[in-house]
Amino acid sequence: MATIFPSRRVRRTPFSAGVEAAGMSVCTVYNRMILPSVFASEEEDYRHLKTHVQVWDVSCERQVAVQGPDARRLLDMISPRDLDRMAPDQCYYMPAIDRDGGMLNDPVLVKLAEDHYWISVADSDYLHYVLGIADALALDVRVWEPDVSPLAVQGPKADDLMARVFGDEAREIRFFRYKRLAFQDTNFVVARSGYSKQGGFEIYVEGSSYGMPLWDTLMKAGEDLEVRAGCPSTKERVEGGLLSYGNDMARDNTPFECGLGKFVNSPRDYIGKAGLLARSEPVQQIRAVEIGGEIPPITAPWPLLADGRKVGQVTTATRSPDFGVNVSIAMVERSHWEAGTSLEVETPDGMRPATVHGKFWI
Ligand code: THG
Repeated sequence: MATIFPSRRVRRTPFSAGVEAAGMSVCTVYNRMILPSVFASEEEDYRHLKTHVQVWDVSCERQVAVQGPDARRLLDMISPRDLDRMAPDQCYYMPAIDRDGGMLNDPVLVKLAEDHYWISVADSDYLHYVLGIADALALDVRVWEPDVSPLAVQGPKADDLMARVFGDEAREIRFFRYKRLAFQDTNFVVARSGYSKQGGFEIYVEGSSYGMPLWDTLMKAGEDLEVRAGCPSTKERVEGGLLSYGNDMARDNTPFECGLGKFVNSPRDYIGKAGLLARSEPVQQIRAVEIGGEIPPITAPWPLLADGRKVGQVTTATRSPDFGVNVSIAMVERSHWEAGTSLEVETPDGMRPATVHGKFWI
């Protein structure tokens, strides 16, 4: 297949030299930025992630910075999640919705100060939406994309690697909390978070010039831990039920359909509240679905059928080496979403048997 033409429109990252030298073999584009997809092979990358520790260039998780006297007012307008009890060192997974309650994004919100936040966005142009609300309401707030690139350190040995580079303080960071930890003549927001279920951290690298020095420091410090360059693993994230905006859900889904209803608790009159709450009893919902036989790569949703009638769609599917089955994420209608329900999936290679699982695999 052809390669991507280098241009300003598809952005490289502060770590691109590192991932290229480390042997990135397949990549994708996310928020108009390169995101590695494979280094050695999907299976090898997955096994290594679950055994050792990886450093991930997730720069494409761009920050929408919101700062100013009206920062909190703006967030209260767009957040279905109650921010009242958000601690000064906390991160929140936050559904972002439109006026009807449809999902626009599923970012991680990082609180830097009462008047300063980062919205760490998934793959949709959410900055423009936030800026539009701020301008339409003439809020006293600045909205922009700062020079901040997340570098994730994920895997069972993540604590050991981080302690070597940032000190034992890193070990004390709680889930979805952060500390500011020193590196050279600066410091970074370091959170215990990340797009895997293996445990780990996200370093919000502020200042592109620190990118390769930090990359090299982590790689050197982790040599005997067998640290490697890695990237989000489809196999691991489907086993863990981590959702991918644009794949597993999009604007035609509500947070309730996505299983994110627990994050809809704001008492305020945010945009889309009435429409969202009117849809709080979903007629379809995300489910873990096991698929039998051999399956091809999935590039468009596969219909889920019961007695020949469409009752949902599989949005991400892949072979799980550890569970010895094909694991998938699907949107399934209420009539057929109960655990144990037998269905059929229409793949491009033919029909395959499918079973609704009670929960995800990890
Ligand atoms: N980290 C950061 N930014 C991001 C992502 C990230 N932006 C894009 C994308 N990923 C946003 N989507 C998600 C999806 C899932 C999670 C985080 C961001 C996640 N979920 C946990 C879970 O479901 O188990 C925890 C949710 C919770 O309980 O709060 O971590 O990965 N910076």
